[in-house]
This record gives sequence, structure tokens and C-alpha cells, in this order.
Amino acid sequence: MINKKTSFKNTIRHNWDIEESIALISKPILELVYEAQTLHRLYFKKNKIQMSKLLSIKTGSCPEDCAYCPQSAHYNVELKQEPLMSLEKVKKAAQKAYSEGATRFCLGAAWRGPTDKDLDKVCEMVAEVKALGMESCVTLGLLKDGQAEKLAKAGLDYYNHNIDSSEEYYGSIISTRNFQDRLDTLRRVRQSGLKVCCGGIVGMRESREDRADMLRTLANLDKHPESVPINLLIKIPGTPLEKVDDLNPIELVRVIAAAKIMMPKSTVRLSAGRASMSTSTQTLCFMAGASSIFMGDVLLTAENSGDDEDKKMFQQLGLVSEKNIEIKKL
Ligand code: SAM
Ligand code: DTB
Ligand code: SF4
Repeated sequence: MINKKTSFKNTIRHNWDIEESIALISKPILELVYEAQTLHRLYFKKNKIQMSKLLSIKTGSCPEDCAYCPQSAHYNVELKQEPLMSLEKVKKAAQKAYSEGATRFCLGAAWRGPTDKDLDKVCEMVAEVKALGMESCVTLGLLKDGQAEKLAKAGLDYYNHNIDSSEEYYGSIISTRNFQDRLDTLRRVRQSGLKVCCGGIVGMRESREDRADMLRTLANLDKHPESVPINLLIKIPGTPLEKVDDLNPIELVRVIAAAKIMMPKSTVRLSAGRASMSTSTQTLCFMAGASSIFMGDVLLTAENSGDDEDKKMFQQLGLVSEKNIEIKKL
């Protein structure tokens, strides 16, 4: 059984076992949210939300078979495929995002992993984003030895690479790579000195135990990821997960709160899926310690809430966006 004091104490731990992770995520919701918000305020400013903007720089025809993803070549999804975007287009999109208030610009590519030639081009894009004064993030799939170092040298701040679910459930959603491949890339990213953005998806028919185990893997990494994106599955027609039942929103809140308690210095991002969420659900997620969102009306390819909706929500909730709330050094 979990010791109430241990979970609530201001300690950074890397030794969570599965029983206490499940006990934590299953606590009465008011306790869970209270503890998460209390810990959140030790490291972050209250009411402040960090805004990131995504750009898909290479869209569709991905060789991987991730069951949730509209960009996989394995499924029949209505999606316009696009080759690698030009540097000029990326620069324009980054300028627009900057003028709209983004403090981080994230480039996503539908690759199993980048070739060295692709990587050189992405490095040039990163340099353009940095020149605008924004933080940079890329998500390019699996990295080989040396590739993370190249990105770090180009000035990249964050590499996004999600573990997506528990190790046990992972094989039910992806067959073209395994959980260890993801961990190997995360190790390469960490060793290169880049900051790690790593989280997962909920609402894929996984159990609460799977969600607790996913968080346990993240919290037991040698160093906690600086960013932890929690995505709610967007059910894309044509993908194998198109028709799964909706997740009860309280389960999402539990994941956010448990992530905050297990990794209190990390920025927990309420990522994909906000377009289908009520303001009340999002409010609970912010109370549970989420302090970052993706702005704009598209994520990589799928729908997002949009800036007008978010402006209304921020006004209603008394939230403000802030330039840089991420703890620099964990
Ligand atoms: N190909 C790279 C990779 O897999 O790491 C980068 C892009 S991939 C689209 C980035 C993340 O987006 C995935 O790991 C997954 O967590 C999230 N994602 C993709 N499709 C989603 C969906 N339909 N709903 C929610 N999250 C999704
Ligand atoms: C993350 O965890 N979520 C973002 C970002 N990292 C790359 C991506 C969400 C993608 C949603 C589906 C789409 O737009 O295609
Ligand atoms: Fe490809 Fe990434 Fe989509 Fe998987 S999640 S199919 S690796 S783009």
C-alpha cells in the first residue's frame, strides 16, 4: 500500500513500483488533484500556461503501424501526404507561431527515423527557429548513434519521443518496433544533453494499470523528462482505433495528477484531444497540474481547439500564457 506521506512529500524519486503507482492513480480524485496542484506550485507559477506550436514537416506514408496514427501507411486515412517541407516554409510558419505567442516550436516528421541527409535539413530548420528566440523541439522517430548529438549541435532544445503506453500494452498498438527501441532512443537523446519530451496516449482501451505502469516507466528513467505530454486519443477514421469507446474524462485527470506527483518538476502538457474536451475537463486537468498546451487549430494533421476557443477559456479561467515556465535544470 502506498504511504500517503511518501507520495505527497517533496521528493524526486525514480523507484516507483507498480503497486504504489496503481494505488496513487486510484486515490480519491480530490486528494489526487489537491496533492498534484500543491506540488505543482512548489516549482511553477500559478495560473501560467506554456504554449507550444506544432508543425508537420513531413506528412503521411510512415512505414510504422501505430494503431492510433493517421500518418501510418498501413491504414486508409484521408490525408494529404507531403514530402519534407522547404526551409522557407518552415521559417514562415515559425514566424507566425512566434507572433501568435508560442514560446516553443515543435517540428514533427512521419518517419521511422531520419536519414542523415534528412537530419541535416532538420538541423537547418532548428537553427531558423532558434534565431527567432523560440525554444525548439523535434519529433523524428528512432535515432541512431550520433544523430542526437548532431541535433544538439544545431541548437535543438527538446526531442519528443513518446513511450505511448505500458510496456505490456505497447505490443497491442504497434508491431513494427518495440518498447525497448523507444527507450534506446530516449537514452541517446539524454546522453546528447538534449532535453527530453516524453509521454503517451490514453484512451486506447488500455487499463488503468497500464496507465499507471506507463507513468512508472517515465518516473523511473534516470532523469525525469523535462516535458511530459499526455495525449487523449483522437479517433481518426480509417485507423484501427477509430471506434474505441470514449475514455471517462476523470481517468485522464487521474493520469495528469499522477504524472505531476511522480514527476513534480516536469512540465505536464495537456496535448492531443482538447478539441473533444469540455472546458470543465480541461479545467480539472489544469488543477491536476497540466501547465502547457498546443495552440492553434491543427496539431500535426488532426484538429485542435484553436486560438479563439483557447482565448475564451483562458479568460473564463483566469489563466495566462507565459514566455518560459519550464524549470531549466532538473
Ligand atoms: N513519428 C514520430 C514518432 O512516432 O515518434 C513523431 C510523430 S508522432 C505523430 C508523435 C506522437 O503523437 C505519438 O507518439 C503519439 O503519442 C501522438 N499521436 C499520434 N497520433 C495520435 C492520435 N490520433 N491521438 C493522440 N495522439 C496521437
Ligand atoms: C505529442 O505527444 N503530441 C503531439 C506531439 N507530441 C508531436 C502530436 C499529436 C498528434 C496528434 C495527431 C495528429 O495531429 O496527426
Ligand atoms: Fe509514424 Fe510516428 Fe505515426 Fe507511428 S506515430 S505511424 S512512427 S508518424
